[in-house]
Amino acid sequence: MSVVGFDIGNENCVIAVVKQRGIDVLLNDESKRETPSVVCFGEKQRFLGSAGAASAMMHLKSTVSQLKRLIGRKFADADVQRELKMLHVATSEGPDGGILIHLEYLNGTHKFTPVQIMSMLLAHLKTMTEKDLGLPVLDCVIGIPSYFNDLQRRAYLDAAKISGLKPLRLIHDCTATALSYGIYKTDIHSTGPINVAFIDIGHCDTQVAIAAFEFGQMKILSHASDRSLGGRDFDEVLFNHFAAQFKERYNIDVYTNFKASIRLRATCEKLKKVLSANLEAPLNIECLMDEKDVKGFITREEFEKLTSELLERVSIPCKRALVDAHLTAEKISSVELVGSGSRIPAITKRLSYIFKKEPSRKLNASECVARGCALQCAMLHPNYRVREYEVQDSFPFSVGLSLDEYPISAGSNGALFPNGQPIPSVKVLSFHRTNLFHLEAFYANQNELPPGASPKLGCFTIGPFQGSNGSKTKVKVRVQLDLHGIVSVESATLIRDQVDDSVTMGDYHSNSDPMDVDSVPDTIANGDDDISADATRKGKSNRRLNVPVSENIDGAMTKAEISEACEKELQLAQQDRTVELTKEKKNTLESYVYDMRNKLFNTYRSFATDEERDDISKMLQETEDWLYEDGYDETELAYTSKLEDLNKLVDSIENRYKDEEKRNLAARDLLK
Ligand code: ATP
Ligand code: MG
Ligand code: K
Repeated sequence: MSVVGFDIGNENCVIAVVKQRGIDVLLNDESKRETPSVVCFGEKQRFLGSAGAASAMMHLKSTVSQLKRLIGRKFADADVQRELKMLHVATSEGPDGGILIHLEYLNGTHKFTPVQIMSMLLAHLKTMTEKDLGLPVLDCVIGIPSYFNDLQRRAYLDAAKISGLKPLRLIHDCTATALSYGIYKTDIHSTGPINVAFIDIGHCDTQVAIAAFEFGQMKILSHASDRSLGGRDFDEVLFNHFAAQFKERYNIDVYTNFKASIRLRATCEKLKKVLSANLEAPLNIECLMDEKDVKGFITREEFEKLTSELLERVSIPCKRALVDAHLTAEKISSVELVGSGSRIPAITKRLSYIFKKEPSRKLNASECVARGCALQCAMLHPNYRVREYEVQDSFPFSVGLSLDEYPISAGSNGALFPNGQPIPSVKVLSFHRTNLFHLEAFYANQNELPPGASPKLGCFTIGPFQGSNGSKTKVKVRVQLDLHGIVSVESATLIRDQVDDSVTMGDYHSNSDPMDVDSVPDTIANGDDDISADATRKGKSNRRLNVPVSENIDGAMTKAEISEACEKELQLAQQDRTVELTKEKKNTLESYVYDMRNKLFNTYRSFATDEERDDISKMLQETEDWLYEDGYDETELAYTSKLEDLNKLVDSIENRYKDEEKRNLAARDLLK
């Protein structure tokens, strides 16, 4: 069984696998270590990853990228609308308020959710890995942004399921990075924890985490992020700058021209990269639009001035992370910079100012997330042995719980899982109820959410159950924050006391009402443990009965929808394979024609009569013509049967040649 780590970037994906001698990053078909996160639909087949990026320009209206921005989101959200404008595909609102992407394919319009498109990308990465390893791939760990909400996390799991993967964990990107940093660090001894800040600036987002390292363990102290500050925002500033300049200088408006704006944007990205290594950069685009060639020029200084607002924003999550970790900059011993968006020199400058030290790039900036994911996968996998190393992550949201609309107060600040809660965690709550009830989980701190986001998280129904003679019965509910950072009710148990002396706690109605809340932080304890302990404590025997729990997560996929999506994915994959196979057969036929023509006049020359040669030549010519005309786009069967026809014709000549070969060999043996 293989263990794999996936870093699904907004722009690029990286795959790391655990091999005997350590961790390897896979090369894709183009021998690159990064694979574009692109899914493109051609007329008859899909193009995924690098093939997707290569076909994007030809199929602009059926190419999907920026998946991380869309998955698990609502169509109506203002920033989703902004994202969708940058894509060139048609979209609409789904029945659940989600996004539907319309793609032209096989002479029809097909609608897919971002989860489905993500599953296509994951399935592609899975296949790539299987090809490389020669083994099936199932168990994996996938990196996610720490700011992903419950629905986005669930969406990733659904996508993984549809693609045939089984994530042992969704891990925060920076936690994976910190793990790949910490596990090799053996020079930490009893001097107390060493605090390190990790800053990952990617294509679309910025994530910061502060971790404390001790011998054999790491603990994430805080996560902070800017959901929409990444490399592409710097491209956009350049784009707007040159678009305005060209309007004035050349009287062209690139905003009105689809292709021109794509070309200018791509050029601006290149320009930005040039400016990371040089103090100035020229821009030249031939025939941008209206048959006009354009020229431009920018210095690094000017670029920094234009992007000063973005640079300023980099400091916000950094400061937030320090505050939440209860540390000052002086207490941070090193600042590790990852993510390719962080290669802009002005960002480094800004960070050294905030942390009062030069950031370093000890880690491989584009591979550390995937490597950390692979490591975590090996650690979680029963068949692998990894050095003892404890990873403690923290959850960057406060989660509250309410019972029949009344918030339950638990812990000091009222949240069931306060911001910074270790992952995973379980809280066991006891309720005294007569019948079925609802628990609702919600985000307890609106400041932790993007503006305008709904605080809704999930609704759980406990029951139905039968209280004894209609009186109140104690129900123990285990609420978990699981390894993926998803909140759910793990189980509910009815505790029926044999001796009826139960303390009735009354209906649970207000914040002030105290509640039996046992906390079992950081481990998922066996559900039986605490209850039997409870029974022993009170010196009476309890009878336990499982109570059904059902969850209702607004916008999540149902089981039926998932299996339908699996079915669809199988069909699409089958179609891709058919198209690929057909192409292969066509190529085989084509090369057979050229090969045989050559042989006919060389190797086989003396084994064929003139008549035979003429017949075969004619047939070869006919086949070649057919390949360019009627046979240009035929079925696999058509190509194989043509090939068989040719084979039959050439067979006797080929046999004569082979017989002669055999005779020659035998003669040689005789002479030895
Ligand atoms: P995300 O983490 O946001 O999901 P990602 O992991 O795909 O996305 P990265 O590959 O870390 O993103 O970074 C991509 C960004 O880095 C792009 O915006 C790209 O333009 C930028 N980038 C790459 N090289 C350089 C460079 N030399 N200088 C400046 N920016 C660069
Ligand atoms: Mg990234
Ligand atoms: K293990």
